[in-house]
Amino acid sequence: MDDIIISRAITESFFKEFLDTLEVDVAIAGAGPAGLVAAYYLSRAGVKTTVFERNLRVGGGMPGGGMMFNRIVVQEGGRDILNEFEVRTTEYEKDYYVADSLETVAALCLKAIKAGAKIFNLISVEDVMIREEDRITGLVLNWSAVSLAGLHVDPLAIRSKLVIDATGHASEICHLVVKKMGARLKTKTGEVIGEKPMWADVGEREIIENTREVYPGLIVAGMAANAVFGSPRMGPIFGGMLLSGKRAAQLILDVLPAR
Ligand code: 48F
Repeated sequence: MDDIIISRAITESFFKEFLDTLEVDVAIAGAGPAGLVAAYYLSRAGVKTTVFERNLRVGGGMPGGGMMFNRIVVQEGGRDILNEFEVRTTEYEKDYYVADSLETVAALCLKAIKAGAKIFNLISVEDVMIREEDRITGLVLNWSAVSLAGLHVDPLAIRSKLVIDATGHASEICHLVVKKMGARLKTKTGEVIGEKPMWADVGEREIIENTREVYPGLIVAGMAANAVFGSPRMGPIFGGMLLSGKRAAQLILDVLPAR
């Protein structure tokens, strides 16, 4: 085995994929459950989709389950999605199903990639591109290691028809839009309202309605949707995250051909 051939194989393969991602249909910030599920349904429908994840690994808050007990709970609707991803579930009580959080993350990631989604780990979204009519038209990226090391290195940009903010509690892309442009989001206050204390029942119900376009070209999904619209967090029940990812994909599939 030649070390240089190994190095060339890695760099050539990576850059081929990265070059192809400079113009996509949908760019997703965050490879937590919501982002991965959205990527799966979009890619399966033939939409060119790329996910950028800040961390070394994908899955966001899912691997940790509830307080590091690596199990998640989903309700009926979430279980239907897990069935589609071939994740095993056990009925605990009526409408409460338990799944292994690692099996779930692995399945979401594998199915999204097999459906055609590209996932780049170790890359952070640090800004958005805004063009005519204040519409979001892409993402500005940098290696996560750059900010971790406190280095001053300029980023690169990619173009996308639509962006999904699936960055979880931090709702980073929505914050960027408000902070950098003083823009008004489609929330009651025009800003990121902030999540309310834990209340699984209400949080799971409201996340579906909160999954929508929050700014021209920007859809919010997963915990970010509840944070932006001021709904409760919900802890280690994950049905809402899965359903929100699916809904974000559905909203995009409804409008994309027309754009
Ligand atoms: O936090 P996360 O899992 O978001 P989610 O898909 O699911 C929320 C649940 O995990 C949990 C919950 C369940 O009831 O409330 O919190 O909505 O995944 C978000 C991912 O986004 C990444 C982050 O590392 C995580 O993996 N992320 C955050 N900001 C950025 C980012 C950024 N600026 N650029 C790239 N990735």
